Amino acid sequence: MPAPMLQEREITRLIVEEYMNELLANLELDVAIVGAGPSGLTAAYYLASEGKKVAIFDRKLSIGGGMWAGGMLFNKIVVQDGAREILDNFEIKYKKIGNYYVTDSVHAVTALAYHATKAGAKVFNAIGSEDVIVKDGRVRGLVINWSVVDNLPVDPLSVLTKYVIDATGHESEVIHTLVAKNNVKLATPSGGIEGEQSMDAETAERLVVENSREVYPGVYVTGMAANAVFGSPRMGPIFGGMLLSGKKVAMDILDKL
Ligand code: 48F
Repeated sequence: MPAPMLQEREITRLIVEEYMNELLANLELDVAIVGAGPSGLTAAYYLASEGKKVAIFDRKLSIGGGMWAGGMLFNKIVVQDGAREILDNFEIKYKKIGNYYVTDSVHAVTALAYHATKAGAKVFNAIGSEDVIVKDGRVRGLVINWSVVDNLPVDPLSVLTKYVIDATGHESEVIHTLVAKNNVKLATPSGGIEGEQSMDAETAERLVVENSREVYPGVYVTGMAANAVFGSPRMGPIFGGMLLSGKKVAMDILDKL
């Protein structure tokens, strides 16, 4: 009997071997991004486009963060004029209505993901970051674990990285863990986490770009995490600031790498 064309054992071997090869190739990174929402994917694209070694870890199976849902599940994305160039960089189609650009959230998320991964960023989905490696007053790595292990007592693994970007949205999880576990002072007005304020789209969209910066040696904040850490308002369902913020941290890090 001829050997079957498709062999279960070979399919399994290919998956395990290729995944492991890729994981091994990403144990030392230029930039580890936590969170594959709009800001994290945008940062990944601009960093990877310049040839930097970038991996994004997202604890969810499907990436895109809060962008799929538009506003209250009406899956439209609104972007302001200042971010139009980024829409164009990602080949996102839109309709111009007054000063706003409106696009479809599924189209926008898939375009961000497509271009970030095509540029060379590796997405590890279903892997969360639960801690960082801190040595000599600087964050030097990310502690990662399968998100599906949930409450099981499973010890994590780690990757080394020159920079970590906290792109975890409202929770700003990387910074919260850094502050909770270490006696550190952040580059914020109080030296701690200021906490997010109520909605004010215009102020929030302006500040999210300003707030997107290094808050502790080796760690940047971007997207909603930046406003949560710096005590700025939430912006609600407008996404230009997320894109501009992701680009800003990428450019700042590129200057240093
Ligand atoms: O929330 P999210 O979309 O973050 P963002 O890029 O964008 C915010 C907007 O979606 C919206 C807004 C209006 O513009 O304010 O909320 O700032 O994506 C955050 C991603 O981080 C993942 C989470 O699954 C989501 O995909 N995430 C959160 N904590 C962790 C994490 C963690 N500890 N490890 C890995 N991924």
